Amino acid sequence: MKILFYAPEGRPEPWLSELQSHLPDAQLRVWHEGDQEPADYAVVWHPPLALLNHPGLKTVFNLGAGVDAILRHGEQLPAGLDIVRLDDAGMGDQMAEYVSWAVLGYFRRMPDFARQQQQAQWRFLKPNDKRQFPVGILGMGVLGQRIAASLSHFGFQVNGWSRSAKSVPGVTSFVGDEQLDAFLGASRALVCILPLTPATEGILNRANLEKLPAGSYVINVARGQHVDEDALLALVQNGHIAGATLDVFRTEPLPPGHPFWSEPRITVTPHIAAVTLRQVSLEQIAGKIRKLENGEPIAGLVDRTKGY
Ligand code: NDP
Ligand code: OXD
Repeated sequence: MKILFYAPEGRPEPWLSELQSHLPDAQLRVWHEGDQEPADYAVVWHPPLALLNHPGLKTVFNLGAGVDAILRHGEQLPAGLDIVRLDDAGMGDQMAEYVSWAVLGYFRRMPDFARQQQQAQWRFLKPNDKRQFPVGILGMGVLGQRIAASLSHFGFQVNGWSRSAKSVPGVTSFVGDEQLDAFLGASRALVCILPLTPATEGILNRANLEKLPAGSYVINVARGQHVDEDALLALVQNGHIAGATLDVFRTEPLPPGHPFWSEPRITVTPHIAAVTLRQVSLEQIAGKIRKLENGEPIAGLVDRTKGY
């Protein structure tokens, strides 16, 4: 079988040799513009449209959980091409660490203590009450459920919002647009881990952010396009939102001079909440290729009508 590899950044060699170790009989090559020799599979991150229309291609494996950079090609994507996303592949633990760090930091008032330290102040601050600190998770898929389990472990009351009802121990399930307002109104800390689709783009707009209780916190680890950045900044600056931790942005890298860099109540990280781990990801992809070759079903197939 023939497999193409494409990733716009980094050296391809370690990826090719890792994949080859799992699929010794496969013929692997890095895809370049103009390559027309047929191939069966492609392993990609942010692929150009020409690669997705490559002759013979049956299935494309995305080196990430979010497939928005593939689905943005819309109608120009070949109808019969299957798209497969990463299924956790070590990202669940990373997401749980990142979001738990942010939520625990806000809950334990660490930004306030950091400000006190800058002024050499030794002062008691009233602790938050966990019963008044429910956490809402927008998106209760593979990563959202892992985050929920971690926060439940710390004793937080966790609410989850998704398209379909979930039965997750310790988590109250909110479903669809009808229950979004109730969900937002009950989120002292709001975590966004939704896929980027036409239905979720801009979901953290001014109207929805204003539905959060005054003094709440926002943690976005999904995509920058979920957020109206001007509205978020204005609500942080007027105090309705007490702080935000943002890993993803409408423009990445976040441009120099963007107001988020200098706003002390906003924490910026460079899209590292959960990175793609080479070994575990390629092991997962190779396992799926072997299953497909044997005619067996695989998990993680993207439903193009839903957009994730
Ligand atoms: P999943 O597909 O497993 O989960 C998506 C969840 O979102 C599901 O619970 C789904 O509901 C829900 N959802 C989707 N659309 C809607 C909608 N319109 N209304 C309500 N709920 C909706 O995805 P993952 O958990 O694996 O990943 C989520 C996203 O995280 C990725 O798409 C990616 O963008 C982002 N990500 C960011 C990373 C980073 O480093 N910052 C790293 C990895 C991922 P239902 O269950 O009912 O279908
Ligand atoms: C992903 C990401 O979608 O890294 O996996 O953002």
